[in-house]
Order: sequence, then C-alpha cells, then structure tokens
Amino acid sequence: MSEVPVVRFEIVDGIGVITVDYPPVNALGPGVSEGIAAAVDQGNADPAVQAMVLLGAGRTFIAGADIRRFGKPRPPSPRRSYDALDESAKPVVAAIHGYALGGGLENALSCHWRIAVPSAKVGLPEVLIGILPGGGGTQRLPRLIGAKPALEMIVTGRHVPAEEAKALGIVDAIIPGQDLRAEAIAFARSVIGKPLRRISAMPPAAAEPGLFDEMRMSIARKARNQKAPYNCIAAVEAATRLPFAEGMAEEKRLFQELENAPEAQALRYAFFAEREIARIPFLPKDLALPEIKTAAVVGAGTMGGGIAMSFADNGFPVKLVDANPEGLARGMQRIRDNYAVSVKRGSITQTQMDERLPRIQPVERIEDIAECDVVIEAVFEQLPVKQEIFAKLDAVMKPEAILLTNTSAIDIDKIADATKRPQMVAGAHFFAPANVMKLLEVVEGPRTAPEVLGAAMKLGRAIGKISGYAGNCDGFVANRSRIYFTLEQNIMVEEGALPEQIDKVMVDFGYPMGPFAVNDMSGLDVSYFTRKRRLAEDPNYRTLPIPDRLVESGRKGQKTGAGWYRYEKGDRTPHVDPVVHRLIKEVAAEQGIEQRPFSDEEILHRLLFASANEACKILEEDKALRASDIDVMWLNGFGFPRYRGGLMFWADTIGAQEIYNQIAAWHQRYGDRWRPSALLRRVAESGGKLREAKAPRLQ
Ligand code: T1G
Repeated sequence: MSEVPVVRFEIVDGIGVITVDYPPVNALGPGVSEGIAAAVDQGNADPAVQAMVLLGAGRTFIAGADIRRFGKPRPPSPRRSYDALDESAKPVVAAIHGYALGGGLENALSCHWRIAVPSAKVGLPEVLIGILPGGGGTQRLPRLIGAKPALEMIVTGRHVPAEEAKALGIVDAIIPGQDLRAEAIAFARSVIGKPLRRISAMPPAAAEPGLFDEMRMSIARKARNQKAPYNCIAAVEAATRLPFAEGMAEEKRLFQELENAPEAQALRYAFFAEREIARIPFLPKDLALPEIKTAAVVGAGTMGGGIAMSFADNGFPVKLVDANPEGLARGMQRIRDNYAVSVKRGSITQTQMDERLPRIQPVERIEDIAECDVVIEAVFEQLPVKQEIFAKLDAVMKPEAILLTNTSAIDIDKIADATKRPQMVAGAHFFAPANVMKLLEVVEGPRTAPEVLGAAMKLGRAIGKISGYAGNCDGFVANRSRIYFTLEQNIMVEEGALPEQIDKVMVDFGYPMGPFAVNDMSGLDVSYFTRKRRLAEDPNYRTLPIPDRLVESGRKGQKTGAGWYRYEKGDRTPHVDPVVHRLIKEVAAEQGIEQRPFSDEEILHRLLFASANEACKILEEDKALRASDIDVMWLNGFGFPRYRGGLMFWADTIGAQEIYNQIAAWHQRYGDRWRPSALLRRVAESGGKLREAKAPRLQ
C-alpha cells in the first residue's frame, strides 16, 4: 500500500470529488479500489455531500485493473469499488478523460451517470490479455446498451471514441473538457434529486435469437486455439438469461477459468514486452533528443508511399520525393487508392482521408526537403543507389537533420560512408505494408550518435509504430532471426515434407497463413533475385533449387497464377498442384536426396527451434537487447500467434534443455547450420527462461 493516498476525497460546495491518482494510468493497483469504496462510503455518510463525482488525476481516467497483479495471489478486497458505487444512496457521476478501460469502465458503469470529454475512449479490452471483464462489465454493459453492441465491444476489446459511446448510450453527455473537474461538479449538481439509475437493477438484456452462435461462428477462424473470446460470449449470454447477481457469479466463474491459463500468461507477457521494447537502457535517461516536426521520404515506391502515409496518419507534414515525375505521380495515386480502400472498408472516415492526404506533399527536387527534421530513404535495395542518395542528402540537408535508411539488410555503415555526417545516420526498417505493419526496427550503425538512435526510436512511436532496437548485422534482428526458418522450410520440402503439410502445421499453430502461401503472395521472384545476389557474393551460399526451379519455370506466385500453389483467375485461394509435387521429386532425385515422411511436430520444431537458436546468437552478439524484443518483432512483424506470446515465450513452453538437446542432435546430423548457440546452452544448463535472456551489454 503506497504511503501517498492513491485516492483523494474532497468536498466542493456539497459535491464529493473522488480523485484516483495512481500514475501512470490510474490502474486499479493496491488500495485504489478500496480507496474509491471508502470515499463513496464517506460521501454517503456526510450530510454535507449531495452528490459525488469520480475522476482520474493526470492524463487519464482509470485504465483498468493493474495487469501486473494478475497471476499473483491477491488479498480479497474487503469492499469493491463497483459495489460501493452501485449501492450509493447519493448520485455518483463518472467524469471520463483519456481512457476508461476494463475495470475503469466497469467502475464508471457502476456509477449512476457517465460524462466524457470529446477525446476520451472507453472499452472493455480484457480479451486482448486473455481474460474477460471481471468487474461486472459483462453484466452491466449489455443491460445498458443492448446485448449485440456490448458483445461486439467485449469480444473485440476495441476502444470506443466518446462520440460513439454517447451514441451507444454508454455516456450520457459529452463535456467540453476545458476544466474537467468544474464541469463534472456542475453536472453532478444537475442530477441531484433525480432518480438514481442503477444498471444492476435493470432486467436481463434482450438478445435476438442466434446472436451468440453467430458470433461464435464469426470468430471461429481468428479465435482458434483460444478460450477467452468464447468465455466472453458465454458471459454476455448469461446477462441475457440470469438475474444480475447470478450473472455476476457466472462472470466470476468464467473469469477464473482464464486468469492463469497459458493464453492469458502469454498475452500479459506480450503487453509488457511491447512496452519494454521502447527502453534502451544504455541511453542516458536525460539524453536531450532533437525534436522532429517535419519529415521527408525519398522514393515514391510501395514502401516509400506507405512510410509517408504513416507520417500523415499521425499528424506529420511529410514531403515525398522522387526524381522520376511518373514514379512520383504513380506513388501519389497509390496513396490515394490506399486511402480510398480504407474509407470503403470503414477503417477510416472520408474526413480522416481528407485531413491526411494533404499532409503528403509530392516534390521532385531533393533540394526542396533541405529544411526537414528527418528524412527516410526508401529506394531500391542496392548499395550504390543508396550511397548516391545519401551523398545528395549530405549535400542539401540542414546540419541537424536526421538521415534514416529503410534498408532491410544493407550495412548501415556502408551507407553512412557516403556522407560526412555518419553520426546522423541510422536504419529505420519498416515492414510491408509500411502504413499497416506496426513494427519498426531502428538500426544503430557503429557511428550513429545516441541522440539520433533515441530520436529515431521516439519517432517510431510518434507515427504509431512499435520501435525495436537492432544492431547492424546482415538482416538486422527480425529478418535474421527468421533466416533459418525459411531455410528449414525449404530443406524439409527437399527431404519429403509437402508445402501444404508445412502450411497446415503453421496455420494449426495459429498463423493466419502458412509460409509457402505467404511466399506466393509476396512473389517468389523477390527472394529468387536475393538468393542470386547472395550466391554471387558467397559461392558457399546454400541455394534453394526447388523455388529456383519454380521461378525459372515462370511460377512466381499469385501474380502469375501459380507458385507453390495454383490459383484460379481473380481468386487468391491456394490450390495444391501435382505439377509442384512432380517438380519437387525431380529436383530431390537430381540432388540425390532420399525423401521421407515428416511428422507435424518435427516440422514445427525444425522451423521454430532453428529460429530460437538464431535469436540466441543475435543476443549473444549484442545485436538485440532482450529476447522479449525479438518476441515483439515476431508478433508485430511476422504474424506469430499473439496468444502464444512470441517465439521465445513459446520456446519456454517446450523448455530450453529439450530444445538444446534436439538442436545438438540435429547439429550432429545436419552440420553447421544447426550449431547450438552458447547462450541457449547456458540457459538450458541453468534451467533459466529463454524469454528472459538479454544481451551481454545489458547484463
Ligand atoms: N496495468 C498496469 N500497468 C499499466 C496498465 C494496466 N492496466 N495500463 C498501462 N500500464 C502501464 C504500461 O505498462 C506503461 O508502463 C504505462 O502504463 C503507460 O502505458 C477487472 C480484469 C491505457 C491505452 O487492458 O491499453 O481491467 O512501460 O505505454 O500508449 O475487468 O496502456 O511506462 O512502465 O501503454 O498511452 C484492462 C491496458 C485491464 C488497458 C495507454 N485494461 N493499457 O496507452 O501508454 S484488465 C487494459 C492500455 C481489467 C477488469 C479487468 C494502454 C493505454 P511503463 P502505455 P499508452
């Protein structure tokens, strides 16, 4: 229990003001719920108090239960805030700014009125951390707004903006929010004497027939292998069948089934890992970072356009440069088309499109971006081309400008060599499509200044990305940690596993698509030319004869109607193709490879053990900071199933010792590509957790 009260109670002209003050987000940490209950009881006992308001200090209302307390023993709360608020004899108004999420919204739903500022967001996102609302949200929200909208909110966990919350009936009024406290007190004064509206007293919510089965069917693919979404549905269903108290008991039962389940543990881990990745412990806390207000992107191709959209989507004016006028026009048209598709899909409004598009200014001359605070180069993945661009940028950009490259593999220092200011150069590796994928690898070159590294990390967050640190090496962290996944994927096909078998294993494991179907979608020729380039650089490079043969026979994937799979015209559904089976057998025979059957387990382990081993090597070399960072990269860059926590979190469900033993055996059988990482061996011998592994420089 912190010394400083986390809940304050003051009386202002007959109105009891209950303020939750538990930074950073007023989560329901130790003493908060009890503090609210005590304040409500105090207000009810004090004749000077006619009504009360509940609000949060700082930047937000209550952002929910303290997630750090889950999975740990918690002393039973003598009196929960929800009950005290619900039973209050005097009206209580929840005044919401920032976020009212989870237990925060549940406290507000236990109040008799709710008001919010225009920028506020409300939601019950518990399903996103593998649980369900455990403070009455599944019983109160359906009663207040109806079963269908409540079900949608609880099963998706989405944050609902204030205006929509008003339209749904969650909040009763939108207040300007210039002076939240004064406006809340005024509203509380206006409801004195009005009948108290207790949601718990409302009858079970009505629901159209089939509502819950429809929802179960609609989430079947996305929620496979998961339990929380289904328990959410069952809890809301209970709100349509049971009286309030019994519904609360059912909610509790369904909640307890989830709290310590592997799914919830993995999702909690992912929540905090995605916050931890922002920290670079070797950067001084008080490091002054240059402010970035204006940006430019060089290269109006698919990546350049997506990067420019990320800036515009987050309020930044951005100049898009391309020396080729047709290329620039095509790039701008692609951006307009992308926005139009998003409006059509309803993921953004026409107003948002009209606000964002003008922020992207197409320019042909590189001189026209000289005053921008940061520039991101996104041209062809060829060193000479990038060096030419950086030499030009060095000549025209203002001295304090930060120069970033979107290369996915080229040595940052070789690019920085083209400038007289290598300390201002770093990598900013976006993932395709750049305006959608949340992951951004910020690559530190050997001469990158700490301010530049810090500023690039911060910039990533400012444009809605999850910035992750990466050291300068081939493939940086994300792609490098997946190199052996791709190699094993292809070698197992040479040895007898079928592409569709491998894809089924990974889809059953939880991936949205299998690796071969993903290859067909992104085009087999892209990696074909990468392999050719690498073979030219290194004669010992392990080629992949089967995908090479596919490309050389014109099968480049979806775009040619055939790749690893066959595709019907205008349809992206992959169909197994006996032509590919024959080609695989031919190449294996030519290579003298005896083919054999594969178990699903061997397939899964070959792909993910190889990746975990390489992830350990990346950490050993200080090219990544934490194993949990690599997990965040797999979750947000490669579609790794979130409810499994990430590559290293999943590896711990197998155990470092078992993984090490298997890799050591494969090293004997297959040779150097399976050389076990020393870090992996150390973790195995110490009985440690791979997800807790860190780079030597952080030890
Ligand atoms: N518990 C503990 N710490 C939390 C927290 C929480 N609920 N929410 C945020 N933090 C920490 C976070 O780790 C970070 O710490 C700092 O606050 C800032 O967060 C009974 C069972 C509110 C939208 O799921 O979605 O209620 O890294 O970097 O980007 O039914 O945080 O600085 O040390 O994310 O501005 C339900 C989770 C809980 C909301 C703000 N609530 N939080 O985003 O800041 S379950 C949630 C968020 C529950 C009840 C049930 C976001 C945010 P640090 P941040 P942000």
